Amino acid sequence: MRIGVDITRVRQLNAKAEGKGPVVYWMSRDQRVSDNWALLYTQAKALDKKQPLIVTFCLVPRFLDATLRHYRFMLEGLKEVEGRLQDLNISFRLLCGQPEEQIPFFVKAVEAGALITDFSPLKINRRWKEEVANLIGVAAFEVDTHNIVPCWETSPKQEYAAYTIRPKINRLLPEYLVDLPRPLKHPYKAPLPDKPTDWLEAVNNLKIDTIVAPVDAFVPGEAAAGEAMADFVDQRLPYYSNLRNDPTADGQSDLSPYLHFGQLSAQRLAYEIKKKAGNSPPGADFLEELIVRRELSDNFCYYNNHYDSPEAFPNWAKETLAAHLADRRDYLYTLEQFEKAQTHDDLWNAAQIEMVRKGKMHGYLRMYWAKKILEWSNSPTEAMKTAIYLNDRYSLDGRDPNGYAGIAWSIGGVHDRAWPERPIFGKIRYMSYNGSKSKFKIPKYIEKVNNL
Ligand code: FAD
Ligand code: FO1
Repeated sequence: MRIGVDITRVRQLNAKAEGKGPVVYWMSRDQRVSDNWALLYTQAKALDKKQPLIVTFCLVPRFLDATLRHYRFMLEGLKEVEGRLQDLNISFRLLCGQPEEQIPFFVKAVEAGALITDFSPLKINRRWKEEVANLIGVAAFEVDTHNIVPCWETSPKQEYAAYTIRPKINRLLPEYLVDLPRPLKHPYKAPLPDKPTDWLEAVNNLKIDTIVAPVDAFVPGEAAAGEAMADFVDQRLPYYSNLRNDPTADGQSDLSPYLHFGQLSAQRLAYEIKKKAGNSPPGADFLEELIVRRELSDNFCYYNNHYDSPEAFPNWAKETLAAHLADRRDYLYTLEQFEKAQTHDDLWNAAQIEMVRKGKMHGYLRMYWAKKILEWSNSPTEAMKTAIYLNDRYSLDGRDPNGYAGIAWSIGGVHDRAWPERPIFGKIRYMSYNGSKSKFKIPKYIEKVNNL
């Protein structure tokens, strides 16, 4: 049975020919066995060539500001990946070090006929892939299995806002939002010794901050992700539209850590939501976030290399923020005061504490949190640095295009429009404490965080 992978999801990364030998999937962003187009494409190629299929993951000693919290969540998920691959007669190899060294070495050692990897728009990932594709002697391919509509198919350029990308995505959804086939038990075994991964040794190679402790609010791995998805789709989806902006309620899906680490496929989630509640308001509201907003973030990071700096702000935002750069700040806090939640604002402090303790801040408060950092910092540049640092250090779902786009939206008006001018913000959309007061009970939220 041929595994049909839509060829527009695949791009060749170098102009080299495929050789004989096993086909290797270098897993990176999409750390799952089910619902993974990159794995399915690798298997289709290996079946065509009557070759084994090997999956490898290259563990880097440090990744942006990731800490033990993130690596623990990720490694637990990868252990599960190894087990699931074994059940499919597919070998898994964990490599430790820099991809540009480890992957070419591995491709040569197993005499791979082709290398397939998954897509990420982040600069660090693109650098890895570019170097590896140039260094290896065989064909290298990239598969976008994170976006439902492949990033390069949606649009050839940076989109201005949700309203400009939405029609482009919606036009292509019927072709791409389909059920995903299951990977097959592979008929050809790789000539590799059956040595289980030494996960303890892997942790010893890490050079990461171990102060930020793992969180128990989220059980890592593909199985837990599937259960969390089922719980949301079956129990909580009907309340999404009403409760998603109320931090005192459990109205959001809480699926972002699984989506970030690729332990859950957004396409699987969207497909199940569509099946269950297609065009009903909660379903449509959720899909707007999961598909349009999320894929707009990949579009932003892919087409704008300055996604983590004010350089990426639209010109109107750059001008207005510059015009208000010298405005008096009533409050100014250092990174340390922000990190320790030592501001004058009890709501902001609670949001910061929720992120530190739970590993995930409520979505509504993320906007308020970032905008107040702008208001209480010397400059938008400093504010952006602080917001990215804290978000990447404490949020399980951090180090993600959604984070860079969310912070650039909050501080620099990316994907937003101009609003009535005011001090410090200029025409950047403002959010106030009283505005939050009118939306939910602040003391109730603070108490909820204090009990975390
Ligand atoms: P739900 O409301 O259940 O949404 C489901 C999924 O839809 C999310 O997991 C996410 O993939 C997507 N989604 C929802 N809202 C957005 C949005 N505004 N932009 C893009 N995708 C969205 N999201 C991250 O995944 N990682 C981050 O580091 C991150 N940092 C943010 C920082 C700021 C300042 C802001 C304003 C937003 C940030 N977001 C980030 C986007 C959004 O807040 C989170 O995706 C959402 O709160 C995750 O929780 P959930 O899965 O329960 O959300
Ligand atoms: N990807 C890898 O290929 N190797 C890693 O060691 C690795 C570590 C890592 C740590 C935290 C984190 O949030 C992501 C991490 N990724 C790693 C994931 C991957 O690079 C993703 O593509 C990016 O985070 C973009 O979403």
